Amino acid sequence: MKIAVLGGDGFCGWPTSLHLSNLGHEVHIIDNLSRRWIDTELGVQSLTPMDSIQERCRIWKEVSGEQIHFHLIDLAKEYYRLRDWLAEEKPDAIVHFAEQRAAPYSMISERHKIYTVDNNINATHNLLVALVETDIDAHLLHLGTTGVYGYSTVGAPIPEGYLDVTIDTPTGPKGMEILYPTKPGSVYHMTKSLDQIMFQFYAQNDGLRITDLHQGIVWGTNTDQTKRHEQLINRFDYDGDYGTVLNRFLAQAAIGYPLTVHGTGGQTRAFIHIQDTVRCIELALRDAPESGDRVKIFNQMTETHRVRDLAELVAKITGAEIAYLPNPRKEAAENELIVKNEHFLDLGLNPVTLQEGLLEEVVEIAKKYAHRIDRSRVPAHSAWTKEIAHRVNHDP
Ligand code: NAD
Ligand code: USQ
Repeated sequence: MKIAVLGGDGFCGWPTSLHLSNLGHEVHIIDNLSRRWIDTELGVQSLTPMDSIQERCRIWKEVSGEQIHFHLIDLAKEYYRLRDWLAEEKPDAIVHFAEQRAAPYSMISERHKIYTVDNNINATHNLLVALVETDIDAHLLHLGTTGVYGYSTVGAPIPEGYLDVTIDTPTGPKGMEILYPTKPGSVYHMTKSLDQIMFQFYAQNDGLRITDLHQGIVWGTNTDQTKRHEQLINRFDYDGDYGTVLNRFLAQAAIGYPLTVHGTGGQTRAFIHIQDTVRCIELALRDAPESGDRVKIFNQMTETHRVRDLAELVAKITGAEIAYLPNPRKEAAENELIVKNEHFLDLGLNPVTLQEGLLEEVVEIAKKYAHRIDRSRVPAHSAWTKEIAHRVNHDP
C-alpha cells in the first residue's frame, strides 16, 4: 500500500513509519516539525540524540534499501497543499498522529490552550475535508486516547468506543448505541474528544472509512526497526511537559532523581509498549471498515497500572527513591480502571508486558544518555487551575 504517516517525525510516528516501510509499504511522512520547535521553546531535548528527519530517512535507505519520503506540510495551516498532495499521491491509507499531544503543555497558559485547540482541531478537520474533496477513499487511522473516557467509570469495564444504553420512551424502554460519553481531563484530551465527533459526522455524511485508536500511555523507546542503526533511535521525552509517567520514572532513576509521583499515586492508567503501538497500526490497517460503516474504535492498550505501583517497580529495579509531590493536575486522586481490548487480541496482538525485562532495556537507554538530562527540566510545573498553581508553588 501507499501509506501517508502524518506526524511521522514523532515518538509514535517514526517507529511506525519504519515498521510499515519494513513490511514493504510505500511510506510518505508528512510533518511540520512543530514538535522539534516546541523542544526549542521549552529549552529541552529528547533524552536520545535525534537526527534530522532527512538524515533519519537517508540512514533507513542505507540500512533497508527502502525509501521513506518526507514532506514538510502543516496540516492545520496549509489546507490547499495538503489537499493537492492527497489528490496527486492518492494514498491507500493515512495514519494520523499529527497533533499536539501533551496534556501539561496544553495547560501551561492561555496561548498553549489556544494553540492546542487550533492545531489539533484544524489538522483533523482539514484532513477530513480534503478526503471528501479529493474522493480518494483512503482508510484513515487516527491516534486517539483512552483518556477520552475519563477516569470515573464506577468500576465497569470501558467498552471499545460505544456504549449500549436503554432509554425510557412513551412506548416502553428502547435500546440504542451511543459514542461512549467523553470526560476529558485536559485541553489536549478535550481536542481528542472533539475529534471523535468530527469522525462520526464525516463517516455518516460522506462515507469516509475511519478507524479511531484509543491509545493508552506509550512506554519504551526502541522497536525492532529503530534498533537497526544508532541514528534510527526513537525520541524519548523526559521533561515535565512532554515526558510520560513511566519513561519519566526511568530517566529519573538513571540520574538519581527521586521519582516524581503526583499526589498519592493512586491514579490508574492504561499502558502500551511502543513495539505494540506499531504492531497495532499494522493490524488495524488490515481490518479497514467499508464505506458507510460507523467509525471503528479500538482500545489500543495492553495493561493498566497504578502510578505508585509503577514507581515502586522502578524503585525496586533501580534503587531509586520515591517523592510524593503535590499534584499539579486536577484529576481523581485514586481510580480503578478496566479497559476492554478484545479487538486487537482477536486480530493476533501478543502484547509486550512490563514483566518481560524490557524495563531493564529502557533503563539501559536512560543510563546511556543520562548525561543529556537537564535536572532543572524534570519537575512538572504546568498546573491545571490558578488555585492549584498557587498551592503547588507556594505550599511547603
Ligand atoms: P509527538 O509529539 O512525538 O509526535 C507528533 C508529531 O506530529 C510531531 O512530529 C509533530 O511535529 C507533528 N505535528 C503536530 N502538529 C502538526 C501539524 N499541524 N502538521 C503537521 N505535523 C504536525 O507525539 P506522539 O507521542 O508520537 O503521539 C502521536 C499521536 O498519538 C498523538 O496524536 C497522540 O495524541 C497519540 N497518543 C500518544 C500517546 C503517547 O503516550 N505518546 C498515547 C496515546 C495517544
Ligand atoms: N504523573 C505522575 N508523575 C509524573 C508524570 C505523571 O504521577 O512525573 C501522573 C499524572 O498525574 C497522571 C498519570 O501519571 O495521573 C499519567 O500522566 P502522563 O503524563 O504519563 O499521561 P497523560 O497526561 O495522560 O498523557 C499521555 C500522552 C497523551 C496520551 C495519554 C493517554 O502524553 O498523548 O493521550 O497519555 S491516556 O493517559 O490514556 O489519556
